[in-house]
Amino acid sequence: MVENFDEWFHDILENADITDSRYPIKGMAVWMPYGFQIRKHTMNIIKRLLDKDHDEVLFPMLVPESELAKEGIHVKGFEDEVYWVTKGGSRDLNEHLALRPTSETAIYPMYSLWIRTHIDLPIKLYQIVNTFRYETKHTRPLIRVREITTFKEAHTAHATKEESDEQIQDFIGIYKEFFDDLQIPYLISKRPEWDKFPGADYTMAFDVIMPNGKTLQIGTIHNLGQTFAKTFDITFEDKDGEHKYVYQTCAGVSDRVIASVIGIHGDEKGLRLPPKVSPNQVTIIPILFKKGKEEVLAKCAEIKEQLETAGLRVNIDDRDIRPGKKFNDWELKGTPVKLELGPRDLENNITVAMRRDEGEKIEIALDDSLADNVIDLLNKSSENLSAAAWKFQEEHVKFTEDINEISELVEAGYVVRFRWCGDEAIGKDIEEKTGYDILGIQEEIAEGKCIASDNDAKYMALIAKTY
Ligand code: P5A
Repeated sequence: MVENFDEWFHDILENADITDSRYPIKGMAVWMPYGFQIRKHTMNIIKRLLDKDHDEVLFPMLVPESELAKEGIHVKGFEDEVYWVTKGGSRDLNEHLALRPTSETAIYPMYSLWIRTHIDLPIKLYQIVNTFRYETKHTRPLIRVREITTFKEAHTAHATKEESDEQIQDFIGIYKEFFDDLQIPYLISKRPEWDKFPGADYTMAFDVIMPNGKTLQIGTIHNLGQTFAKTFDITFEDKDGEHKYVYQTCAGVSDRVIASVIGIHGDEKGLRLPPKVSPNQVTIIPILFKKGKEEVLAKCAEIKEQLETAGLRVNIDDRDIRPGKKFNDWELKGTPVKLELGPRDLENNITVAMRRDEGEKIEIALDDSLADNVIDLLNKSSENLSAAAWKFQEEHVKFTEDINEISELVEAGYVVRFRWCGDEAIGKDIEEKTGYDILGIQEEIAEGKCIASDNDAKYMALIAKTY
């Protein structure tokens, strides 16, 4: 799987009924029923986290050209990626309308109208929408799409820079919780100047290491400073009656998160879904013979009800096919816990439970403790997925002091940590020499030399092959 990860990933999306990429527009796919459920549960987690401190809104998908064009640096970053609506029926539109590649230029003109005084601050809004980017790099389902179907974008405005910096930390906390719920490990870094979001003062990013060693950026958090505030004239009157520009931040995660869940946890048999996002947390597989069929099915229904009462998502696979086939299908689809029930189990008042993450079978009693026991298995399964994924990450980050070793390590599937002085020209030089991307800086350091110059090192940085 590691060798052919891209192929494995491509196949599993179709085999497990996640997406169908045969839709006749490149970079756009159909969410299939099973994938749609995973998407829904994933979305609900981030919604719950954001709802604590943000309000959800919904802005129009079209942005007037005049607004999109206002913020020079921002528009330059996106100019080759914008889809344009230029006609209404057969008539040319007076003003071209952009399909939002992201929503800063849709939202901030409205912030300018809504924000009047310090009482209106902070403002913290988010929306979950589709955005469009005419990506020129190789498109891949969920990973690099041209219609990002599930763009969860948050936009805040504050009275002071300190508050905006605190907001960045809050977002980091929210995303950590989000990825923890998905049992996804992450590397957090501050992107280099040349790779920050167009228009941002600085960008913090979450990256994951996929099984083939390439990293995938699964979330970004940007401190926008006052750049957009100045462009869109977003001001407020402070307590002393002085008019000031706001400080802004924004943060976003996309469909890529689901790609990381699939890629990081999957194995040669298929998906291994984290219980929190699995469409079914428990799949009951009846083993049916002519004799006793009704009794087994009745018991399965009873178990389902018992588990649903305890708050679990449960399905019964009562298709008229061999149990072995059902078994393989649910291995492929990654249900965290399967329960088998045949006539002999019924006689013994037990069910055979099997965790998808580690595959061992255990017998559990069909009594009042059933739900507790199943929940215990689900929790163990979450913990195990998480521990295995973090272990993989730890084992795949290596430090080197030798620039000539970077390539060898990256090609062997590692993300490389190195000491860097932080100088832009030297950073770009490192990228050019090695052919890989500097993800960013992780922490400040006070000792050692830069890997590529005589300067003292200032940061521990990461470099990798990226998606
Ligand atoms: C933050 C939200 C923004 O657009 N504006 C509002 C800011 N940031 S971003 O880095 O450009 O995108 C946020 C995250 O979206 C994912 N992403 C994509 N996913 C799938 N296909 C794409 N074409 C794509 N482009 C960006 C990344 O995970 C990114 O961090």
